[in-house]
Amino acid sequence: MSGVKTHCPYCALQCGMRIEGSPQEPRIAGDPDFPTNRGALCVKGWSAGVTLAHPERLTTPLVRNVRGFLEPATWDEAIARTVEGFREARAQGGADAVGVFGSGSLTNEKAYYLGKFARVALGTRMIDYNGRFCMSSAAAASNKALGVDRGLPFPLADIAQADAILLVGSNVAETMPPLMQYFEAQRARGGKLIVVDPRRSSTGLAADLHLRLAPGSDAAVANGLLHLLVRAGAVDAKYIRERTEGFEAVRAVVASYWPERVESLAGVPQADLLRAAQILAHAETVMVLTGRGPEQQSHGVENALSYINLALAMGMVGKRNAGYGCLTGQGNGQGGREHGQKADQLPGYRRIDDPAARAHVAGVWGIDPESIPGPGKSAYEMLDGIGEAEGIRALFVMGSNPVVSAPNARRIEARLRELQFLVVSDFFRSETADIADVVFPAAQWAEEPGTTTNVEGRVILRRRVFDPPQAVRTDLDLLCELAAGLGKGEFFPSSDPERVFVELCRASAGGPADYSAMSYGELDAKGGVHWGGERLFHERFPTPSGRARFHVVHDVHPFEEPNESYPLYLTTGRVLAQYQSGTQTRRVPTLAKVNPEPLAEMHPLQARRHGLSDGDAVILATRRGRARFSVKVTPNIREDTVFVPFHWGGVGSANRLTQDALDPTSRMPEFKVCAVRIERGTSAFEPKNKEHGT
Ligand SMILES: Nc1nc2c(c(=O)[nH]1)N[C@H]1C(S)=C(S)[C@@H](COP(=O)(O)OP(=O)(O)OC[C@H]3O[C@@H](n4cnc5c(=O)[nH]c(N)nc54)[C@H](O)[C@@H]3O)O[C@H]1N2
Ligand SMILES: Nc1nc2c(c(=O)[nH]1)N[C@H]1C(S)=C(S)[C@@H](COP(=O)(O)OP(=O)(O)OC[C@H]3O[C@@H](n4cnc5c(=O)[nH]c(N)nc54)[C@H](O)[C@@H]3O)O[C@H]1N2
Ligand code: SF4
Ligand SMILES: [Mo]
Repeated sequence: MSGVKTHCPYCALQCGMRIEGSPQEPRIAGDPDFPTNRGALCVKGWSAGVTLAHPERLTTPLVRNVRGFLEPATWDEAIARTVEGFREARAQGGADAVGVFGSGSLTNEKAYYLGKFARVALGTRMIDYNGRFCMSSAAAASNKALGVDRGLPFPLADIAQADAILLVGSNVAETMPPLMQYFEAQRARGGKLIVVDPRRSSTGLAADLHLRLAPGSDAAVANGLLHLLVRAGAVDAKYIRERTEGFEAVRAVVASYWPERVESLAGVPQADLLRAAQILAHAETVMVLTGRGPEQQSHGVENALSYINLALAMGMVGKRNAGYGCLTGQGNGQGGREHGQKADQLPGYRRIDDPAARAHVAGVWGIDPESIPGPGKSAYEMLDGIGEAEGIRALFVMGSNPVVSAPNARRIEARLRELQFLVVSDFFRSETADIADVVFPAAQWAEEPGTTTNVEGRVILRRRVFDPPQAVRTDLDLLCELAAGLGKGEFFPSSDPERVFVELCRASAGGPADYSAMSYGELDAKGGVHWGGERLFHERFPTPSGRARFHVVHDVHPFEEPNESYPLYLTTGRVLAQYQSGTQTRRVPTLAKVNPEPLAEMHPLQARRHGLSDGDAVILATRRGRARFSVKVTPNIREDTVFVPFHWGGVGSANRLTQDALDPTSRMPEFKVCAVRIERGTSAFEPKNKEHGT
């Protein structure tokens, strides 16, 4: 098979692909040799080449002129304006007046350099990234319970071998379609799939059993299942004794989660819960997998911990073809959280408040450990603090579109507009780039090499296939040039990804995510390498005692529950053919055809009650505001719940409705639950602008 081997720009599967042709007419095929997707791609992967030569692609920097419009500028002008913007903010508010907002879409090299740029070139502690909206709850739970955070501590191929799988709040049939081949193989072997989701999603339709819980009630379901397993004597006493600690307290708490109570807390019929427990109790190997459903909540860490408790009690973590895993999300959702773009983190998944970590990283960077700033604020808090005395005054966004993707988005947009200086690096004029002072045009995935770490902890090399358009440079070039403008060029000697990777590997040496033995040559030859090994936890857990830890999770409730004024639950998520804030995929005609507009999924009962049918315009209202959708009537959703995707800006923006309650540990916003009201017709609502779609 011909073509350059590389990987998809979008989700965490990082499907292997081969590309031929030209940027104008790229030909993309799945790579049958890559073990994760084995040749399969989803519709986003097939059509990914369309963004390369797209007419709306940014091909020069843009700078806001005196009349208030963004206009094309030279690279030098844009760099100079940005350096000035950062300097002014710093002169007025100190080093922490400049913030940096990174992304799980960035390669490891970019994530690493961005973290270094914040700490060394800007000297700010204010850096965080969109992974805070994505992975942070599962990451915190895994660290607490298992001592390390690697999305899946086993290869995806193990899914096909598991006897039973509990798939919680994850709609892989739309979010990682090639993964379905493993679930299909599992069921063909006689394995059972249980899906836990308020909707019978495309994934739920392929399951043996669907637990249709109310949004926000995961911990009750997990505790209820553990209750039944304890009662049936289906926990692994030897494993609990030898490999874990803290079970007794958990057992005492789940003792009160009898099925009747769980039915009243979570709305899951007792018979379904009993059936699920039976399947789990009879399986030799059980895999528990979580997605954003239980995690993107103000109790996201506790929810994830309650499912980890279940996997531990059955003795499954560290067992072959079994265990607990969280399905990461963005292309580099895993690597992006390992190399220092998180507020409290240094490369190699080290803590920024650990003196030994600071000394090691300072040694690699050639600086005084004292000069590395301390931990900053989490993503939402950094954005929400704009305009306050201690808040940031300037912000550098690389690889995110928070005007669309942040919770309570109108508030965040207003905050961003209060900034003295906003700079965005992107491929397109996203909704966030639209309000920036300077926009840099970045090279795309097929135009530069770089590594990502996929959902299985497999570090892979994306190869360069085409040249970027003439005036477009890479994010690494941009960071080097800005550092030079700030007088710190000596610390950023190269924008060559391979050289940056070599430095990253040294900086990560000895940390929990240690890449020090890797090289481009090896990744190239082997088609990827798992950090920490292919499978983790076989013999011990990387906790001080070597044991995994149970955590007591009491009955938890979402921040906002339905009441008389807002009688339904609203939950949000994804559809097959759109990706994230939609900047890339809304511009691809094939994808826009599949999912042209945001649809609000509601049960026939609600539709009838409001006189609505398929395709009708509907306004959804929450305490934050209103947004407009088209109706999709489906019996596959709970009667008390409405679902909307978040891929659109403007009047169809789901995040104009969502709220900003944060998990106390992970600082993850509660994207998955709030209270909503259906309002028919459009008269109560005057759209302020026409950003809807592109
Ligand atoms: N097509 C497409 N694929 C993507 C992406 C994309 O934007 N588009 N994004 C990528 C990224 S970054 C991510 S993070 C992943 C996310 O992948 P998923 O986690 O699969 O995606 P979501 O649709 O956000 O949420 C999954 C499910 O959670 C359910 N849910 C809602 N509330 C609850 C609850 O309270 N409890 C439970 N148990 N379930 C609940 C929703 O109904 C939904 O079906 O997808 C990746 N893949
Ligand atoms: N209501 C609701 N909101 C959500 C979620 C939800 O489930 N519900 N999910 C949350 C989750 S899990 C996530 S991950 C976030 C994602 O939301 P965002 O952080 O907004 O992520 P993207 O839309 O992928 O934004 C990436 C932007 O960067 C650009 N980009 C991509 N790669 C690169 C690169 O390498 N360099 C540069 N310079 N630019 C690049 C893209 O064109 C795009 O404009 O949304 C969160 N928001
Ligand atoms: S599943 Fe994810 S990585 Fe694979 S082709 Fe689709 S978007 Fe790309
Ligand atoms: Mo995500």
